Formats: sequence, structure tokens, C-alpha cells
Amino acid sequence: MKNLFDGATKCLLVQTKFSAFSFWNYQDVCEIVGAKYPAAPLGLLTVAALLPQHWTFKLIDENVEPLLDEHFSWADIVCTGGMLPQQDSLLAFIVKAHRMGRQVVVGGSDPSSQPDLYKEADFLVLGEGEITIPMFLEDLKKGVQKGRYCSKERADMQKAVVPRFDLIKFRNYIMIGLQFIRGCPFNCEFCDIIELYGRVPRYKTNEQIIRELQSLYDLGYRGHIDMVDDNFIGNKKKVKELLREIKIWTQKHKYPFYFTTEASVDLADDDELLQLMKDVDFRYVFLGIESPENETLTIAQKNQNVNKPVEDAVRKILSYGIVSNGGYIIGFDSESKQIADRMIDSIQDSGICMAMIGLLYALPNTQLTRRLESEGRLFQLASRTVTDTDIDQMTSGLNFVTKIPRTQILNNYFRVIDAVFDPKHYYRRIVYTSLRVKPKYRHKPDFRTWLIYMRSFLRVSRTVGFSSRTGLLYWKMFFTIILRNPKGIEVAVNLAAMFIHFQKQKNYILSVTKRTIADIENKGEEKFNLRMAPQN
Ligand code: B12
Ligand code: SF4
Repeated sequence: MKNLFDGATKCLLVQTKFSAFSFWNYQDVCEIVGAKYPAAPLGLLTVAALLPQHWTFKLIDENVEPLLDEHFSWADIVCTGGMLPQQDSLLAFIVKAHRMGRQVVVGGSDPSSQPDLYKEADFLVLGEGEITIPMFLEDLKKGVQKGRYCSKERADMQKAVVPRFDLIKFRNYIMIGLQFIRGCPFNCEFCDIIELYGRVPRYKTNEQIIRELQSLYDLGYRGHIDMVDDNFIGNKKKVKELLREIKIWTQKHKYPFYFTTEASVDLADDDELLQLMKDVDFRYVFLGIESPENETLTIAQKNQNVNKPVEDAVRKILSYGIVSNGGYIIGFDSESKQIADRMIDSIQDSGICMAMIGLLYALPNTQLTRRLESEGRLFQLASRTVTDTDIDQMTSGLNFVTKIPRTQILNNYFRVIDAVFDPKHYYRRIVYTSLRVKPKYRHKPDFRTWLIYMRSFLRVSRTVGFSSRTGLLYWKMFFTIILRNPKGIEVAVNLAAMFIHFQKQKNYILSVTKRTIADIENKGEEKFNLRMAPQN
């Protein structure tokens, strides 16, 4: 048997397919800008940097190119990993790799949350790779053929390695991820981040982040970087120090990048932080808003959002040239009868265009899941969808016996999606946002990228501007912004492009939701719940 550790091992890393219908899988927009998938597989790029560097690596992302038998034939060992929406493709990959006679190493968030589902893998390397990959390698050195590795220890981010960005073709992706912080200080009941990564944010040093930026710069990458932190501002003091360092570096390098990230709503309380983000060219931020109702926020332990008018926060963030996207959830026990109207009003009043509205999903290994289990309300197939569709946060969800009648929740959900993604309403939000945004973009595209922007603009104008549903709205919006706030036009066209995806997503969600409602009405809710077999 070949010594895999010491030898000239060929290692195949595979990012398996995401489900086709996902809020984040905006294929139409990718096509318009000439990319193949939104985000690069940062987890596997990090794994490659943690494995022995004398190995040879090949990374295949099934979302951008086909995985062929010859890739397996080339490899001595294959690695994969990922999240819940990849569960089916990950499991199929393990079977295929075995059929091709290859040993499989599996890690990442879904295998870490529910390892037993992945028991067929030869090596299950769970939790943070920085801790468990060395454990796996120790065994590999000894010639061990199978193993499961996990640890309660948290990785020291200050020892984190620079991901192997050289393994991907940048042009395949809209954005490249970079991670500063793991963990979040808050305690939302439905969240698995605090279970996976803890409540004390651990961060890389400024030097590490600069090294990662430099690595991307040296490899020739320019453009969009997504700071993939669960809450970028989890430690405000540290993040300000980092932004000051980035400001010096990025000025010196003539602003090669612009940024997006995720943050809690209290970002709006800190002008200094917002100014620093503006200085280094942050353009979009995803806010976990969840619910417009204070009682629900309190019960869900999302106390940081209680009594925080979202509209004010979004307007404040916009005044720094940063556009907010928002995450919303429907299906909490404490929701009022007016939840649909309140959510629609809140989204319309804040002007948030990219609103990710999902049904409450009890993710494996969360406080919510444990509570529902103890109340005998959790469905047995808790990690899977309650519809027969792909796993997707937007349509799956409600994987438990609800307190409010399920059809009432689903009807509310239907109404919210229908209204929020109604073309008239969506375009009203584009106008609101684009008139108020005061961007001062520092990153300037090179000539080739500028040509791509122009081509994308023409493609969006052709697709949206000549559609019977959106044509009039698009041109009216376009001339309003050009005349009244020309600096907002880039934001306006980007948001209009995203609507191509949202329209399809809306139709898909509405048809799945309608089918589920009909199914429940047909059988009765009790029978529906019985079929989903609650655990008790
Ligand atoms: C960035 C991000 C995204 C991005 C990009 C993801 C991508 N590459 O396509 C976008 C915005 C597109 C996204 C979308 C979604 N995401 Co997301 N996302 C994240 C986030 C914030 C960071 C992921 C990341 O890059 N981390 C940094 C890298 C270095 O860490 P890592 O990938 O975990 O890898 C480490 C280990 O897991 C391990 N590892 C990973 N793979 C492998 C493989 C092997 C062989 C080994 C040994 C080890 C190993 O080693 C690495 C180093 O320690 C995480 C939260 C988090 N903190 O993990 C959520 C998270 C992964 N997303 C999640 C979900 C549910 C989704 C969505 C369904 C909806 C949503 N909530 O946003 C969609 C679906 C995507 C789709 N296309 O259909 C969940 C997954 C839950 C689960 N149990 O699987 C998470 C954990 C957040 C959450 N709680 O909601 N996401
Ligand atoms: S703020 Fe976000 S990351 Fe932090 S606990 Fe709440 S849901 Fe999780």
C-alpha cells in the first residue's frame, strides 16, 4: 500500500453541487457578468493549505465544471466537504469515489453537525480543520485506513494558514471569500454558528489578513472580496484596528479590492466603524434582521435587534455608501396574526432589496433543535426538507410541529414572498435605495473589467428593459436615478440584475408553498405531522 503521507500524493478536492434553487445560487447574474458561480470554495482552499504541502492538489468545483472519471483516476486520495444544501451531492460523491476505488476524506459544516449521515466516508475529519486535519495526518502517517476525528478544542485563528487561492480560476467566481473572525458573541436560539464556533469571537491578526490580501493581489486577483465572517463586527475594537491596517495597504496598492460582509444591526450605532468601512470600500452588508416583532426577537434571544428600527439603521448605513441586504424568518411560535403585513411594511420601508426570507429551520445541533426535541415537536428527519424538493433554506424549514397552524404560517410566507418580490414593490425599493446611497467607490476596474461591466449593463438592460413585466419599471427607475443621483446608478443596475434571479426564485417558492398548503389541507395537519414522524 502506497504511503500517502510521505509520498508524492495526488489529492483531489471536490466542491460538490449546491441545490439549483437557492437564494444564493444566482446563476442568471453569473451568466450576465461572465462568471459560473457566485462564491469560491474557501473551506476546501483552506483545507488544501492545511494538508502536506509536498502533495499535489487539484480542485474541481462541480458548480463550475464537470467532475470526470479521469479526475478520480488521477488521484491517490479524494477530499470533499460542505454544507446542508450539498448533503445529497456529498453522499453521492462518497459512493462514486468508492466505486472508483478511492479513499474519501470528508469534513465541513454539515458532516460536523451530523456525522452519522456520512459514516461511509473513510475519514471523517470534523469541526475546525486546523485542529482535526493534523490528527488525521498523524493516523495517515501510521498507515491507518479509517477514522473519525473531532475535538472540543477551538482553533487558534492566529495560527491560521493562507488559503491556497492558486487552486482556482478567479474568473469563474463573482467573489472570493476571506475570513477574519470565527464565532459570535450573541446567543440567537436558532443559530448553529455559536455551537460550531463558540461565543467568543476568535480573530486572525491584521498581519494575517494583509498576507491573504497580498496573496490574492500577487496572484492577479482584483475585485470583490466577501468577508465571510458570521458577524464581521463581533469584536468592534479589533475590526477597527484591522480596517485601519487595510486602509494603509489598500491605498498603497491603489484599491485593488472592494468588500462585502455580514454584520449585526448595531453596526449602524458606530459612525467611526462605518467611516472606516467606507474608506476601504465596503459596498454591501448582510444584516440578520429576522423579524419586525420585538416579542419574537426576545423569545428567539435576538436581543441585540430588539427596539432597533431597521429603517433607521439601513438609512444610516446607506449614508456611508453601503447597501444593506437582510435575512428574515417566518414561523416562530410567538408571531402575531399581523406578521405578514408587518414584515412586508418593514422591508418596503427600509428599502432592502435583497431580502432573504426563509421559514424557520431547526438546524441540527442548535438550542432550538434541542428545545423542540424535548417538547416532542421535532420531525425525525430534522436535517432534511419537509417538502420533496432540494434542501434550501427558503422552502424547507418548519421541520417541526408548529404551534400556529402550519397553513397559516405558510399562507403568511406566501403573502410576504409574493408582495416583496412583486416587480412594482421591488423597483420601489431600488429607487429608494439608489436615491439615498452616497457611494465613494475607491476600487476602479481596469479597462478589461470596465468592458465587462459595460457588457453586463447592456445585457441587464436588454433582459430587464425589454421584458413586459419589468421594462417600464426599469427605464423609469434608470432615468430617475441618472437624473437625481447618478452615483447610485451602479447599485440600481446591480439590484435590477438580481431581480432576474429573484423573480424565478419567487415563482419556485410560491409553487412549492402552494403545493405544501394543498397537501396539508387535503390530509389535515395532524396526518401531515404524523407522516413527518415527530420524535416522542
Ligand atoms: C460564506 C458563507 C456562505 C456564502 C458562500 C458559500 C460558498 N462557498 O458557496 C453564501 C452566501 C453563498 C452562502 C450561502 C448559503 N449558506 Co452559508 N455560510 C457561509 C459562512 C458564513 C462562511 C463559510 C466559510 O467560507 N467559512 C470559512 C471556511 C474556512 O470554513 P469552512 O468552510 O467551515 O471550512 C473549515 C472546516 O469546516 C473544515 N472543512 C471544510 N471542508 C472540509 C473538507 C475536508 C475534507 C476537511 C478535512 C475539512 C473541511 O476545514 C475548514 C478550516 O477549518 C458559513 C458560516 C461559517 N462560519 O461557517 C455559512 C454556512 C456554511 N452557510 C449555511 C447555509 C445554511 C447557507 C444557505 C443554505 C443559506 C444561508 N443561511 O445563508 C446558503 C446555501 C448556498 C447555496 N449556494 O445554495 C450554514 C450551513 C449549516 C450546515 N449545518 O451545514 C452555515 C454554517 C451558516 C448558518 N448557520 O446558517 N454561505
Ligand atoms: S448574531 Fe448571527 S451569528 Fe450571532 S448568534 Fe445571532 S444568528 Fe448567530
